[in-house]
Amino acid sequence: MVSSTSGVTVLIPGAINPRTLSRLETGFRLERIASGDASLVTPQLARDVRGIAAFVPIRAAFIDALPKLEIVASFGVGYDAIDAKHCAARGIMVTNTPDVLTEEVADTAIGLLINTVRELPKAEAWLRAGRWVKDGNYPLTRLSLRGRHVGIFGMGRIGRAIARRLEAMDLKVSYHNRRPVDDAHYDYYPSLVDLAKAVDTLICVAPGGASTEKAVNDRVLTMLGANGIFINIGRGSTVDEAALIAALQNGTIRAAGLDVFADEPRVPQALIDLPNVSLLPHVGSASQHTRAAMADLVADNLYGWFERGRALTPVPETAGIKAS
Ligand code: NAP
Ligand code: 8YV
Repeated sequence: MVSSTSGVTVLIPGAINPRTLSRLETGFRLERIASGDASLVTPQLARDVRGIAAFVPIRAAFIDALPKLEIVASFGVGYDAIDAKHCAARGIMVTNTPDVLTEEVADTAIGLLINTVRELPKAEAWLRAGRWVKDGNYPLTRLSLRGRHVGIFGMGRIGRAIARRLEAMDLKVSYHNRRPVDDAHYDYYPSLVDLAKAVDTLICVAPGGASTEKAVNDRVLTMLGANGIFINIGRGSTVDEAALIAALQNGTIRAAGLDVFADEPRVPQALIDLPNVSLLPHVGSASQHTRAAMADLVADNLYGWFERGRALTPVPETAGIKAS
């Protein structure tokens, strides 16, 4: 199946990466609306739209308002904001952007871990404030990575890239997934609580969604223990944020490094006020290099679907869906 895309209407709800926009402008008829709100779908859009380039949540009501929809091409590997099950039930393809961001996000995770443990942002602030001259050396950090045992919650593409880096740093690695990974030589824990008990450093890089909602809870943090470090580069929804704040305030765990939050871009003031937390504004994949590769993959999925009837990177829920 080879066909031209010039007569195909692609809808862009909300903001879009400029590179994806310029790639799509040359081949498709584009329509833009402010958000993925079903009430914004006009009769003309309902009649014409066959594809969505998604940078915002796409829910069931919006999908249902577009009866000709064939594909939702989403920006990002995590697609918890896209109702993929509903798309699958309606025979609509969903794509995400795996692999092209794996190494970048793993680099960020290691940076966040080191910032949390060795306090590098605070040490730099000390220098910039003239305190090295005025007050002397920055205090020795109470925490070190030396001798730590790291647990990875979510040993997938990014989890494995993080594990490789940790091994090069001479750290022991174990993990929890729902199923053991065939060719991974790290110790596997079928329960997250048991993993937390075995390690002193927990890195969460699991997807968001119902199956991981608040999985990192009070019990997991208690098992991680008073020397414990928690890093989250996965999704904010995977953590009980109130339990995490309490654990950091009362010494249940020692420190945390967070790139993701429950209600982004709003970060609880209690987290900002804590001295034992390192915070980043969801920048795991945020380099020009990697965002360009993600932007291209969104466009390539739409071209692949409408020119050749083949999406490049379907999510597992819709992998079996064929173009009509
Ligand atoms: P992936 O290859 O699909 O890996 C996800 C891993 O999590 C799999 O090994 C999976 O194993 C495990 N998992 C899924 N659900 C689970 C559950 N309920 N309990 C235990 N383990 C579970 O995905 P990836 O490419 O590594 O990306 C992982 C996530 O990182 C994304 O979904 C996204 O949320 C996040 N991310 C964040 C940033 C950022 O900027 N901070 C950037 C990119 C990605 P099983 O299926 O065997 O359980
Ligand atoms: C992006 C991400 O920041 O890929 C993901 O799952 O969380 C990040 O790479 C996000 O998808 C774009 O807003």
